[in-house]
Amino acid sequence: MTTITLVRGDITDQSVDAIVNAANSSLLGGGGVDGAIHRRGGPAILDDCRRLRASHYGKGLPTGRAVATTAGNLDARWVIHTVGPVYSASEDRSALLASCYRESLRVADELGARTVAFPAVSAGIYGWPMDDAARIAVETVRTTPTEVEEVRFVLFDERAHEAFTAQLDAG
Ligand code: AR6
Repeated sequence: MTTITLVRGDITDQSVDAIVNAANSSLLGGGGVDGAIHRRGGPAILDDCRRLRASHYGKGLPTGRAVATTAGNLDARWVIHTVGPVYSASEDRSALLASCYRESLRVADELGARTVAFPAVSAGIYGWPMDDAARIAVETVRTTPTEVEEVRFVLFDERAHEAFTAQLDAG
């Protein structure tokens, strides 16, 4: 049984087994959550990402997939990097966004992670409307079989926290 919890705050402050990063296909860093994770986690994370690019992911990590690295100096054992879709008003990319949560949980299960912190993937720089991003996130976690005991959504601002609260209350 997976418990979903909501926290308003910075994902890099969390103590969990795995922190999920809203990365991009390059795995080599960026802004938003990605920038914060690499800043706080230190260079060991980027070293692992570079190794992944040199081995399994020469062309980068495809959208909707997830892969784990060390968590460096973060208070976690692993960072699970997932690549959300860029929001499009003309094309429905929700299946790819749902896939980010499903694949991250699959990787978490492979690692044996029992507590996992997620940001609102795609709902920042990638432009996904927050209410819809929250709906997809909560529905997907609710319907994905996993050994993860706690999924903690870490929402950066009040607006995001409200959107996720509404989804949890609706269920
Ligand atoms: N802790 C928790 N949530 C955060 C934090 C934080 N430290 N910082 C931002 N957020 P984003 P995306 C929120 O842009 O939309 C990067 O450049 C933010 O307010 O981090 O998937 C990558 O390299 C928003 O609600 O991720 C990619 O190129 C949510 O986290 C691209 O951005 C996600 O915002 C990915 O864009």
